[in-house]
Amino acid sequence: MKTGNSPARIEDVYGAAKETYAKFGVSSDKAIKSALALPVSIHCWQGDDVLGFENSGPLSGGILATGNYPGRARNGDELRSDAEFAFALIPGKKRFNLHSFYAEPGKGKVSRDMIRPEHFSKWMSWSKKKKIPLDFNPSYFSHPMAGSGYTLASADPKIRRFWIRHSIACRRIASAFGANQGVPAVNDIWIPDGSKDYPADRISPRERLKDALDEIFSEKLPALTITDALECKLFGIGSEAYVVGSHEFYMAYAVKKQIKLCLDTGHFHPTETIADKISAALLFVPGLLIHFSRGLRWDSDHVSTFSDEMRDACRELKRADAFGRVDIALDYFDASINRIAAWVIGARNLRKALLESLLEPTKLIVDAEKRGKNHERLALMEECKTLPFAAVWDKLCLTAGVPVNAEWLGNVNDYEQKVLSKRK
Ligand code: RNT
Ligand code: ZN
Repeated sequence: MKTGNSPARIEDVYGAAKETYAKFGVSSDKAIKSALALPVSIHCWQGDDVLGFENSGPLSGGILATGNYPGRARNGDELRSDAEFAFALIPGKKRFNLHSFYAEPGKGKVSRDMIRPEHFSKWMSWSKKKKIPLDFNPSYFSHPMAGSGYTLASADPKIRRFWIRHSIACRRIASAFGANQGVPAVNDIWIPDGSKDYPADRISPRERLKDALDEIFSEKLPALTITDALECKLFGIGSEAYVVGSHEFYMAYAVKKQIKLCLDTGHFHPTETIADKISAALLFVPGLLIHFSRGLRWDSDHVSTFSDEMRDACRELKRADAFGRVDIALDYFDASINRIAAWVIGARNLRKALLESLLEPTKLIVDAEKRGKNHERLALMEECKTLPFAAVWDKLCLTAGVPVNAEWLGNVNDYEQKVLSKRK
């Protein structure tokens, strides 16, 4: 399928687009440069349906990867080569986000409360070689000790202690990643704890979670190696009535302890979006981690699209001049389609939304607002929607050396035929 223009034609069309943006006081050259420099953390778990390498059974914790499209990565080498293949189709600076159960302890097994940085030595040397910084997540699901639906908030001290040890071990691993890569690794804590029906006692689990976090964060690790983040959720599958780590809980905790807050676009009420939360939270927490996902009815993890929600959130980051304090990541899992395409679609969409935000003539629009000319504000916002954005996006892809338009589908189909279809 030949969908992209020739480089000469892209340059041509871009030249005209650049003039149009200049009339709005925007340098599209600068926007492309800035958009390419923003790191996007790509989640490893789309590559293998969030299964990990422990063989510890099906995915649990109120999240679900449905579908059985052939070709999922079955081990570290496959996951790394699939990711590399996807990266070549995604423009801009990339990071790679791991879960603790992607450890490679060699022969034998290692218990989650005993994992150490050396169990990630393959990942760390890959990261260094490919210049792809790593991020990290403790894994509080798909494990016998999470069978009750409670981990850090469990009333059983044996279970709670196990997950506290896991959390401490994971922070040390993230810190080792940071030391290895020379920039901090984001360590994001999300726990599934919650219940299907209305609990009689909502406060005790939250007290236990608070105490557990206090203990976990009591170890001071160098800020140059690790950035901690806490991820809230409104409900999950099987935790519809109550989630211990709610938005209010983590917002308050993050403010008190000055830890980054993670906003996952799929973790709020279905009609609630995160764009408006950004400026409010940024005044009180040191920064944010954003998980771009797509909530669809009761699922919070569909492949990210170039949606109003994504675009609004990116615009808010730009308008608040917040890129320096916000870590940007993807988080979804779809096992019903080609997994490399799933990565590429979401990551290209996010880069598009970042570019679009950087092309906004924000100053012009804010000036109209300051002058009390709200009809001008609205008119400019609406006119911006049809500026020649696609021409700048094509030029960004050309600059980054990745396929233009839908041309990357050819690469993915080729890889599917040559590599993925051979996996049983
Ligand atoms: C789950 C959270 C969490 C996970 C990953 C796998 O609802 O969004 O971020 O998706 O840790
Ligand atoms: Zn998430």
